[in-house]
Amino acid sequence: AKSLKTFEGIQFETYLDEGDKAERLGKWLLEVSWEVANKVGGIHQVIKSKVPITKKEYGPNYLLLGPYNESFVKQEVEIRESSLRPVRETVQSMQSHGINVIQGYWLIEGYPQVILFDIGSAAHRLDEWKGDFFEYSRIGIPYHDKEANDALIFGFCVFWFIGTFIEQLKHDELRYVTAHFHEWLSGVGLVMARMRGYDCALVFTTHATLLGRYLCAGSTDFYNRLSSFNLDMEAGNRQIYHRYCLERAAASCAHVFTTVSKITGIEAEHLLHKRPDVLTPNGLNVKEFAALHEFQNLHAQNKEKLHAFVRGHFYGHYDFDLDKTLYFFIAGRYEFSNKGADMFIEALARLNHMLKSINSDVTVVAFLIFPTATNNYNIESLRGQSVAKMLRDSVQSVQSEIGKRLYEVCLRGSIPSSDQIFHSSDMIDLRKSIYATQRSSLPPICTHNVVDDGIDPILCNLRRCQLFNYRSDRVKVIFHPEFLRSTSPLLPLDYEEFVRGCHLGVFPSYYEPWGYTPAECTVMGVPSITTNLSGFGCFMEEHLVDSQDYGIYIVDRRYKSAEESCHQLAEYMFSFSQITRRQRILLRNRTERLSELLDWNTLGIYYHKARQLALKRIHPEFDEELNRITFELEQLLAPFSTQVSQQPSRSTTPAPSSPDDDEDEDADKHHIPITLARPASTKKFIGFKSSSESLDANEVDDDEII
Ligand code: G6P
Ligand code: 1S3
Repeated sequence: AKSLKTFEGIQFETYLDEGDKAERLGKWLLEVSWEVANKVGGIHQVIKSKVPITKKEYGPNYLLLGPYNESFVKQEVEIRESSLRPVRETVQSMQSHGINVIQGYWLIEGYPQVILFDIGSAAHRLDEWKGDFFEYSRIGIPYHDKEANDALIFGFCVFWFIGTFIEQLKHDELRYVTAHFHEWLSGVGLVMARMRGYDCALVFTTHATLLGRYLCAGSTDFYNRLSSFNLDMEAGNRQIYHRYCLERAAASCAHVFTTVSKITGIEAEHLLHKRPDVLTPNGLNVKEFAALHEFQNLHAQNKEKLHAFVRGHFYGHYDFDLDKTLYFFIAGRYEFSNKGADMFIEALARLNHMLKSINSDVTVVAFLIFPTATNNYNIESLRGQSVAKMLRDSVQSVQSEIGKRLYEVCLRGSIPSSDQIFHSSDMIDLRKSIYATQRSSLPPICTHNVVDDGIDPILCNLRRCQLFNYRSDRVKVIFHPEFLRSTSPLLPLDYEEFVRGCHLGVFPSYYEPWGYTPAECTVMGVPSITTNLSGFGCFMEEHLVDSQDYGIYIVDRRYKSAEESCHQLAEYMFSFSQITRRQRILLRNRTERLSELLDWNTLGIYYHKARQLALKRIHPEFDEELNRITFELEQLLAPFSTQVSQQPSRSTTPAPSSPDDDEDEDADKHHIPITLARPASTKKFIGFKSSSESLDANEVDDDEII
């Protein structure tokens, strides 16, 4: 396939569907992360969603290396011996030394091969490996840091695997092995492989810097002070000096270093003293629906589920119109100020005031989804759902009785009177249920009993801003301190269903190297608010002429004071609350159109570029080999494709290619190297309408609204 695609001026032949080529070239990719078949945070999403596109490029020569997490493996991994001899023999060799290495296939789209190392089975080597690591890197890992000790064991297992694996390939005529490591937790393997001079191209991607995350979580004016931090001292004060050294060593030892965004690239330049060679923005595996507007239907269906929850949660105070209710949400790792939950709460209080002062009939229900320690659901929240269910059951039973009586009376040919169909006992049953829906307390602001209720930052700030879910409040709040799941007795939706049911995602982050949450909203056609301190926000700002037209609102947290940013956020939310349903539908259509920009089919090119660059750095002849293999493959395929069509129509067998073909003017067509040159200036992403397009409902084409 030669469908030529372009993105940002990069021209690339489909580097996909090259599994064959990878095998012939001896091209292997080992991707190493603590989050392979193991979920901790955002990197899991990167690895998992990227699998299909990476498999297309590497075919079976793609291996994922991670730690063995038994409970995860039981659910998501099919344990099975590798079909590839070098992999099998490497694993067997490590097993013969007592290391429990699990081979299998991850049960996700792309069905990639995984190699998982049981950290416990190698723990007895910890001291020996610590010594070795110190000898090579001069980095000492303290005894008390369990996470760093686990990272060291994992790193040595990976290093061992790579060394043995390369040894297994030594008789292969061609071998181009790349190992791509993610985040400091996988850094030990990279540093050791480089120190020992392995014949392996090493790529390191950081998804956040350790110091950046720590410094931002405090009250530091991070971005203005970026160039002046005393790095060793800051790391030492936070007792992460060894981790910091490891991260910095991995960035320096890599043949190619990448970060997920420009903003994290600048951060890395200052905090790790290493400028990224390539930026590798995060993509998503975009779902394609059979019907173009299926995502709008999904919004309506999932919104109904949120309505059902809200009816129960606000029982006794359910005096607002669900048809005029908007669902906003924030979600993520519970880093209160890094993720901008502080600003969200403050801005919600302002929005509440703004809506009240114009006597708005709109109600905003704002969800805050951040997992933290709890002692289960609180009674009041559970009671709300059961009260609503009880009332619904009573109404349904009365309704069914009335139906039966009505039918009977009509069958006898008489005109039914109200006495005949509605009995006093019905009213008694209904009264009982209605009385049960009365309450003396306010609807809870939290669905669970939070362990540190008194000091929990979200609860403290909701109280400080007096967001208590009063009847008069136009902004209601619900803190859900647990990940969402479809089996919940309270809010039975998984994250995707929840997002689809909402109207607006609000992510006013202060520290956000990329930010999957707004990206996920976008591909589901849900507008969102982000900031110019997030990788995603900056990326959108760079690629869209006017992001607001596409439902991406970017709060300026870089050049404005916190007060001004908060004001801007409140204004964005207020303006959004004032648009009509028709305008919201149109906006969702436009937001969803950005999916292509965030699809791995588009963004995967940067990962490809990073790997090619790393290979070329250790194997300058790589390009020539690649061209030779490409040419050979095309010669093989030629009789069945382009050349066939050039034969006279009567020819029954494909003509063999003649050596003269090379001199043919057209021969170059069959010899197209992958071009990855990027022009100096960055173009705006084309394919979207200009910013002059308005959201004025009168100017909206009906065919944009379904
Ligand atoms: C989707 C559905 C429409 C529904 C609309 C509600 O577009 O296809 O049938 O009216 O959602 O939108 P809203 O923004 O009011 O939730
Ligand atoms: C990091 O996870 P986080 O939420 O701690 O990595 C993610 C994947 O690259 C990224 O999207 C996010 O911004 C980072 O912060």
